[in-house]
Amino acid sequence: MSDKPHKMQADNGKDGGEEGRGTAVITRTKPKAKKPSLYRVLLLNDDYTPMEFVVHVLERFFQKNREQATRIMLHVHNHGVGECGIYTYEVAETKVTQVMDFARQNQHPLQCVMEKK
Ligand code: TYC
Repeated sequence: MSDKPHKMQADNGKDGGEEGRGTAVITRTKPKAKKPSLYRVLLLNDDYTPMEFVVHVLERFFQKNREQATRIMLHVHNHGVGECGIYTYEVAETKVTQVMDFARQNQHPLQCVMEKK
């Protein structure tokens, strides 16, 4: 993330100049580090979705290779829930929607959810 100081306009003028009104532009000295909140995207186990379909979902939407995808799928199968990735809010929301739409299109009950870290 950028830690470049950031100009704040205090004079209500255009482009920060003083323009002879005795006002000034102040500069932020401390870098403003706004870390975005992160969200885990999780897959939930069920008794019907084929293992191969879950592996495909992990490859397609979460950029996992076959070995990583198989490991995550088996973790979900054995433990009931497992992490597919960690993303900012909008990206996580998009992944959940993509997985849920894809599962529904293929008539599988696979559930995908997100939770704040
Ligand atoms: N439990 C499923 C089966 O035995 C496989 C599965 C794994 C389903 C992970 C969902 O998120 C899941 N076919």
